[in-house]
Amino acid sequence: MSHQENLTYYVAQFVDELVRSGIKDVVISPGSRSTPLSLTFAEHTSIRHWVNLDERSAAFFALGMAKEQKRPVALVCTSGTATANYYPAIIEAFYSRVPLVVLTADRPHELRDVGAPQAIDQIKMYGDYVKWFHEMALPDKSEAMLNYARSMASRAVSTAHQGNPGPVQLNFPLREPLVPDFSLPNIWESSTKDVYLPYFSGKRTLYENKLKMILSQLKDGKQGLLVCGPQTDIRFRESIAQLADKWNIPVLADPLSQLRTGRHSKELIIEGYDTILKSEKVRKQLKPDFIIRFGAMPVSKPYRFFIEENPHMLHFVVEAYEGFREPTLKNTQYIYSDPVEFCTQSVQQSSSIEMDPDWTDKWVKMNDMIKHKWIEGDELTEGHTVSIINQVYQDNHLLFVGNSMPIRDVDTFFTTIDREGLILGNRGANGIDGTVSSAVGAAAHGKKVTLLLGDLTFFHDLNGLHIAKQYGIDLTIVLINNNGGGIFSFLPQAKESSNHFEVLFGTPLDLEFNHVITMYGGHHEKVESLEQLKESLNHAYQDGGLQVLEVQTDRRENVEWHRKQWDHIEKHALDILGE
Ligand code: TPP
Repeated sequence: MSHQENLTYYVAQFVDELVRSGIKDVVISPGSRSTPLSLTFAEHTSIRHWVNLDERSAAFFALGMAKEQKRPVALVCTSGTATANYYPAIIEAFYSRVPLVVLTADRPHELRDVGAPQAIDQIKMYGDYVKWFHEMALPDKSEAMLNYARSMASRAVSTAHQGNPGPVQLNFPLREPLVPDFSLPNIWESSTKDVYLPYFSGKRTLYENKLKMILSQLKDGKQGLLVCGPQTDIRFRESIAQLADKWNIPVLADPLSQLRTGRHSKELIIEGYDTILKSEKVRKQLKPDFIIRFGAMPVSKPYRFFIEENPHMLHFVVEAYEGFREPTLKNTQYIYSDPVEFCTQSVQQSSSIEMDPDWTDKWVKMNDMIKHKWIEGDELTEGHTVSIINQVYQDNHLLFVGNSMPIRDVDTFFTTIDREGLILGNRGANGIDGTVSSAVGAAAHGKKVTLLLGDLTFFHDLNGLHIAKQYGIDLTIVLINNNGGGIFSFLPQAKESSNHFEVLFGTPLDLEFNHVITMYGGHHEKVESLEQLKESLNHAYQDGGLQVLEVQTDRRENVEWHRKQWDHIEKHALDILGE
């Protein structure tokens, strides 16, 4: 059997099985060693291939796409440091539970560790950040090996999205010559009709007696809270709204909980909780008996203080499959159940649970007060910018939020709306890297995406703009340019009188971004008023393409403005609490 036949059939069977198992998109970065994979993906008629030169950007692009599409996306790169450039996105995918199938081409074994070019140690190179690593065998066309290729492909996809989703890596040793022969007969033909390794699974639910054990602990708790951190399951909206209604219990909703958008009832959704809990005096007045949290740990830092300051309350964390995401280290009861099932079961089984109406009323009143008292005046602040994005948010939009102050400002100023849509961000590892690429990935299938981010985050991933240009992907970016890292001005070191702060933390870039935006074929506009921002956003959504609206702010003024708002809210909140 010729080398080329072995290569062609083996890789074709592998690629075809990925497609059968549910992979619809592959992001390919160019290189020689990966030739068999790249050409075979391009040749397959049922998979869409995207080409992104920069592997770091490619992996974040795939991550954003997998997040929005809610299915695994494949990645292909050549051997050597190309593979290492995937690392930040793989870490983010692992922590934020996003399925990726990472295919790294490698030198065959005789060219490893002997000084061959572009050969690095790729075995288990992503450590525990992948759910599964497998070193593939060399291409071979025997029946057993074609079954092997199919079974590894099938297993890769199911492992990536079963249980807590996450990345997997398959490393491919490939010998030269590397070009397959697509004129060979029946290269895609499979011995099975269905996926090679079909699997059947179910949602986790609690045994009835375990649910009773949990609910019986809540009977005396008249001051309870449901909390929802970052998660992407929109089925959860209705089920938590029903549980909240049944127990008359407030629901503290993180901006990435998907509870701030959608058509579900919002009566008990408290989106202003970060602001409420910012005040130590207010926190002292609010002593919960229990908290049941869904999703990851919320963005809000005051929420963390709130948990730490209430060591005696009962604390439950619901996880769909497994995990221990509780950074305060408070003693916690873990509920391993599908969150939707848990809410539904609890609605059915908890006839005697109801909160103290006064407790719930206070939360709702404080939240309403915040919605009305925030954002007075017509200055173009960082907070006002979020508020305008909130106002113009249309049905089925997706807001992608950068880390640092943007996610915190969205937490504070993005109030609940009845329009459908998602709010996503990279909160697995909270990096400021790869944000542009992730947002372009989320927009790649035609979703209207607005990306809100700071200037340093933008700068970090300017390469990410290229794939938007290459594929004509529409993306509206609201760039908050405070010429540096605005978040650091909230830290104690900002008070230092030495000039270390500006050099080490402020890090102004002093860049005119319009040049780079036009280089990538985008439209750039500096926005100077709230009215202009609103109008330009609406135009940007109509016009499509790459649109960057730049809002210039001042880091020092931004801190003062935020503090003024918080003081103002604290007074009103204490009034409501009767202090
Ligand atoms: N490097 C990475 C990859 N991720 C990080 N989170 C950091 C460094 C630390 N960091 C957190 S926020 C921040 C930095 C450097 C500044 C971000 O500035 P910008 O994007 O302009 O947002 P702003 O703080 O002004 O809101």
